Amino acid sequence: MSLAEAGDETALDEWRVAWLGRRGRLTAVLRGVRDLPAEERPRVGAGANRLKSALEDAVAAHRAQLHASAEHAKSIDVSLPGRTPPLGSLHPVTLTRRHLERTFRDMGFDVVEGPDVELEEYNFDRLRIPAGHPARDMWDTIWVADDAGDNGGPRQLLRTHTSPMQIRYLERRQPPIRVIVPGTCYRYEATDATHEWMLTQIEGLVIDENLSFAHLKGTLEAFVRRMFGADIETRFRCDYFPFVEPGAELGVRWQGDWLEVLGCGMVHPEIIEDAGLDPDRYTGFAFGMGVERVAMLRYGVRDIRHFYRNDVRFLRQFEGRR
Ligand code: FA5
Repeated sequence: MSLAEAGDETALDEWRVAWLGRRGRLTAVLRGVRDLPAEERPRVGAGANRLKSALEDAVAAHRAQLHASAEHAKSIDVSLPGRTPPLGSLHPVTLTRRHLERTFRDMGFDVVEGPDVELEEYNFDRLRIPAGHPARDMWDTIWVADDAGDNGGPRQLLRTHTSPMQIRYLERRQPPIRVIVPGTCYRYEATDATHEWMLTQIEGLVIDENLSFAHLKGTLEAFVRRMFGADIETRFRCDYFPFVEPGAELGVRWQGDWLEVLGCGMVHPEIIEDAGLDPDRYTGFAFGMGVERVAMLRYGVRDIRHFYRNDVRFLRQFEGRR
């Protein structure tokens, strides 16, 4: 066994005795010095003594090292519970979106999703907003640069709202329809305390026989009360969207002011007709809600820009929330 292999005090002592003890190998050399011819004694004696003190130093150093690692082992309490690694948490907009989805599901709505990159045709034309229509100014658009569009093919964009899914859903389903479509939308827009260039909307579409504006109002008021409690103050005001008639916006009382939460209206008869349905028989309503706006109300966030700034001091406040 070499000195370096001595893993504890006992092994170290064995090594020391084997080399430096009374019957040790180096001690034997030192004893043999007196039997050497006189002229060799000084050289061998001095060398053996230097070796002895070098080995004694090495034993002491090794002993110190064994002590140090024993102390270290004592300082680790293996019975302590481990540290929980940080788990992160859901984003406040995700929490709000999920809560909205649950609330609408409880009211009998299906939930579907649509594409973020959309055709101009669905985002605008088939919603009765043809190129050159002044209403296109309501949605400053981020266009997707692609060869197809430049060569006269269909132009693509980042959807400015979730309303194109009204058309896509009507292509596939027959009434009765009761569906919501949550999703991200994008607008080429300057930001301020209530406007972001990237936002989440929840589209709602309900089509059936004999539906009137009273159904729209009743559904949205019931929803708002479920979401914010019975005391919430709301107001409907006339608004214009080319794909509904009549159109309205729903505002909610917020910090002494009104915050617009959604646009809505009765689905335009031409859209019902384009879907191959008889507009005299089928009517319906649609709405598009801003999820960040709802999250602002829910958590008392005064500036929408906090949501996507990714400052963990802001985001940590939502740990453990539902
Ligand atoms: C629309 O986008 C329509 N598609 C809504 C609609 C659907 C009307 C169905 C009728 C029928 P508007 O641009 O107003 O409308 O946006 C709807 C909601 O999204 C607003 O009420 C607001 O809550 C939210 N919103 C709109 N722009 C922003 C923005 N820049 N930042 C954050 N939220 C926004």
